[in-house]
Amino acid sequence: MTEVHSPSAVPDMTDTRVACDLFCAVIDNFGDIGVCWRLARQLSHEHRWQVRLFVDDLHAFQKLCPTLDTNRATQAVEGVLVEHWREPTHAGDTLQIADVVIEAFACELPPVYVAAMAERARKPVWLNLEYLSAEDWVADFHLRPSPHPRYALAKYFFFPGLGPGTGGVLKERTLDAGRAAFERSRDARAEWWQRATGGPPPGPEATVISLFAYENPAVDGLLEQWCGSAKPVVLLVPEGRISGALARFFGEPAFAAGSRATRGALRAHALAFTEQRGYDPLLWASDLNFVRGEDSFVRAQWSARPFVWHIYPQADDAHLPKLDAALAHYARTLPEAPRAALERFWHAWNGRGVLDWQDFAQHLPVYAARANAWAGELAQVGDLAGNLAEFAKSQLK
Ligand code: TRH
Repeated sequence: MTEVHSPSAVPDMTDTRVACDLFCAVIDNFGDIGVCWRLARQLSHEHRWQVRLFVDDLHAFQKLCPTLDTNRATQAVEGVLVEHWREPTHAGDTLQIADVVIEAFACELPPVYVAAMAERARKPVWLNLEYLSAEDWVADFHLRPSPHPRYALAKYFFFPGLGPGTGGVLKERTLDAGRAAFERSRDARAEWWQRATGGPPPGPEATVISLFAYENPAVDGLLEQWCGSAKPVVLLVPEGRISGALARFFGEPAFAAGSRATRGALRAHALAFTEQRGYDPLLWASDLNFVRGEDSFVRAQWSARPFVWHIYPQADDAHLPKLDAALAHYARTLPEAPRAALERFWHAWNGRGVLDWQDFAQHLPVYAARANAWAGELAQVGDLAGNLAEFAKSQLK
């Protein structure tokens, strides 16, 4: 890192690693910090970058990373230096400007930091990491520079996406091997079920479903349909915003971690919200995953299992074209009938139409094959951290 305003501190000139500052303002929930934490770890572990992660909400962060100490202003966690971004103008105790500066989701950098970026002899590579969208226009805007109105600095827009020409989505190098090991090992799966639900895995006749979603008026109807299903349904619900609906449905005061309820063909388990790495095995243990927001949406795709997306709702239904854009990629090669059923089900889960479980579930084997093929197609776009590192390095030359 280059010292700008702190002549007393001596930079370590022997450290030739790329220094990266990543700024994350948590808007709500876990997606903002979920994406940033994953990216920070990948840049540190896979690309050997020296990463500093500024986060304004350490409590949200701690849910994903329980070893984080919410009382500390600065701490090293898994090789990443975490700074509590305690106020918008705060830029660390000594002002150090990194080689690569990433502002996540258009959060505003501290003005003093931007001014110091402009003073730096070798200008940093400045990136705004955008939210993921599968829409076609994304490829046209990916990596476009935007000049700063006052300083001799340019900011590049880095767009995640599902298609060629975009920045791709995050995928750790070890992810596929981790999934394969879980799928291969009966012991690993049995251990997971024991830890998560206190019992053994269900038999092959059951459909296992994980449910991670926002509050959703469609959930009652779906739970009813699962109760009346011809095949047993085992539902795994991490504690969160949908838990209240489960409690009401089963007539319980709460549906907190460890709770279990049965009605008809439906057996539901409430699971503890896990450390971020613990979320993937839940997806791998399930036949179908309900996911939401951005990061769990991506993880579901890498799990190579069918999924249903509860997209983050925006004003004026601005999210609906994004939902359809994702469907266009994901459902591209499906035959007409399963594709139409998938669209109906995703739309209904997002407030458009009526959910019909039978209509959807009859195609699950077709969706499973497609999910597997799609994970391969998506991998062709390349991992976001790798794509970002490659671009930054090309600019640093
Ligand atoms: O939590 P989300 O809804 O997050 C967001 C934010 O709302 C954000 O403002 C919005 O813009 C964005 O969505 C689109 O959903 P997401 O993105 O799936 O993030 C959830 C994170 O929580 C993800 O990293 C996985 C993690 N997780 C765990 O670590 N443990 C768990 O048990 C579960 C269920 C999830």
